[in-house]
Amino acid sequence: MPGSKEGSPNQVSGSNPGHCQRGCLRPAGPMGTSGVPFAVAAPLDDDDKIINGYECPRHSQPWQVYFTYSGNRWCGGSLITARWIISAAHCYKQPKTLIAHLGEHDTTKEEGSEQHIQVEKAYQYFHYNAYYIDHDFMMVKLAEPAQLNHYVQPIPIASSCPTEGSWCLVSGWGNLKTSGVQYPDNLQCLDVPVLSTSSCESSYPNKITNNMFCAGYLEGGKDSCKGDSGGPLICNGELYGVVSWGQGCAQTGYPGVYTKVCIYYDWIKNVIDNY
Ligand SMILES: [Ca+2]
Repeated sequence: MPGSKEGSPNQVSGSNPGHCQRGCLRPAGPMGTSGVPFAVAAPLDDDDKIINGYECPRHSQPWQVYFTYSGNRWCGGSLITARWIISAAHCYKQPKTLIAHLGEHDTTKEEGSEQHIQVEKAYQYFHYNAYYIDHDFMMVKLAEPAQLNHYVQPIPIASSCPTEGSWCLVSGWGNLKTSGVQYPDNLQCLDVPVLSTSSCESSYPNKITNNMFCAGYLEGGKDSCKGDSGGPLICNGELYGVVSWGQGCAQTGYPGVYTKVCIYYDWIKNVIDNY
């Protein structure tokens, strides 16, 4: 065991869908025929990490955050101001139990660039639905501002929505394997194309809302995975997506599903101004 449990809960049990990390099977949608929300599939590869990506150039993603929860590796996030981080609603924990880690590359070494900052507040989007993993979006406030420097920089948020065929980059310290668990020491990156809405809906019938989009590879093999949840999907230098969920990781026909940041543009401004 790597001694951490980044994205630890593989819980796809019906009682706790909100704690699934990227790679968790989405509950059967509102139109589910069985009425049994989690009855769908047995082979749940819950690995939530970047699969078949590459080691990011050191500090090339200076907005990348990871959270520890009571000392254990947990989710990813994106720094958008010195005080605020965007993550996924399913990554919510009591703020006092969360520490934000900034300026990281190799999590096993003290590199002199790290900042570990206590979380003060965490706000799930008010329409977040853990059952459907809809509106999987959260704003996290640091107890003190991050020191902005070469290693720690915010990412602009996208005001437009993602478009099919755009090339984007997803990053994180999530699981490296489609089966089993192996967490990387160094931050991993993966280039992914945004897929069409129709393709996304074909992969996940009745499960894709207007607040989600797919990115990745229908042929499988490359994907984000457990532990990457909440982390960034960057297109053209702006934050377009938040790692949210998928069936397994890197499985043929099941690309990664991301929360659309554009939907929350006004809410983000409001939260920053008023909370
Ligand atoms: Ca380090």
